[in-house]
Amino acid sequence: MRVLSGIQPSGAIHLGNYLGALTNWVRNQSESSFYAVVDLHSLTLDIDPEELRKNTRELVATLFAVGLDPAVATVFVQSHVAPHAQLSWLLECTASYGELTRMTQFKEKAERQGSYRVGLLTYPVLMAADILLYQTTHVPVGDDQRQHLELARNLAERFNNRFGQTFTIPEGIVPAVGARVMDLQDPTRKMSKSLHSPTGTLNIYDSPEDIERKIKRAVTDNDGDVAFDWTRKPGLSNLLEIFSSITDREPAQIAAGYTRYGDLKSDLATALIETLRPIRERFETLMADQAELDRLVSLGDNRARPVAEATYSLAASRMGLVS
Ligand code: ATP
Ligand code: LTN
Repeated sequence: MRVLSGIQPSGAIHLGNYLGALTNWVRNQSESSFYAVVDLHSLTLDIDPEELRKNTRELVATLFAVGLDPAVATVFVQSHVAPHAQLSWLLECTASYGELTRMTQFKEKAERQGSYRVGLLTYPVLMAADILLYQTTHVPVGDDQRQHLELARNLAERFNNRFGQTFTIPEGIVPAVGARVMDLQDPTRKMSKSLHSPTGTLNIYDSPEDIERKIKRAVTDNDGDVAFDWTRKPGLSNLLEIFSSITDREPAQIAAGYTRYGDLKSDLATALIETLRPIRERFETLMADQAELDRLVSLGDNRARPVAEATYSLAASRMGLVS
């Protein structure tokens, strides 16, 4: 089993990223797991260079702070491993314009922005390259990435049929719990980096005061009945599901222990503060020693590079490029 996943350094890490992605990465890490900080993907946004540099360093530190072990898993920066961009070009020359313009995320983002760059269109091809370079068998992703994964599978199959067996066909793994943490102010949409909902988004390094304030102000309902029911009580159910993810107790069981929303919110805020405190402390220690952080990243880069280079060389040669 070979696992690869990626996360963009496009902003502060929130509770959705943590519970939906990072806790699973940590739980399932092994010598054959690869986790990439996909900085090339963040270039599809209009991101300030200083901001990108800062986000990348902080995200790498965060991956170690939440518990990825550099002695076990391979944590690396996408742009440090050249074959990602190289294979992406080869795959772009096998993908059709139509299949890329059909991608839901592309359509939504392009519509929101009015005009868009070519990189936004080819974003899922770069993601396919990330996955295929490592002969990945399993890709842990959120629900929103299913279509991109399907494209990676199609590109791999097409390549293998046309040029001979080169890539492993990957499977997605979508987590059962925490797969969708909702916005605290609008429980009908997912918590997100790019939707700018400052009070609805709980960032993992928010101060204890901010955590308490955001949880207390989280939108619920007025009927006073503490119950786990997504259709009737989405706001409260989101809080119960978050509580469940950090305590390993069932949401309905947690609900049964309360008669008042205020008590539930206050216990949840305390539990979140205690869960996030050691992560923040490890993060601060890592950020205070940039040399050590750089060493850990190059350890991962150096482990990723030979694997990626071998697959890239094979693909290039299959397509007729002379070595
Ligand atoms: P954006 O909302 O700007 O697209 P993002 O917050 O979704 O960004 P990504 O870097 O695209 O962040 O995703 C990192 C990982 O976090 C992915 O595996 C994604 O599925 C997961 N994830 C993101 N938001 C949530 C959420 N609200 N609930 C659960 N998982 C999430
Ligand atoms: N597109 C993904 C991030 C991503 C990724 C990957 C995920 C880039 N490359 C490879 C899994 C495998 C996202 O927005 N969550």
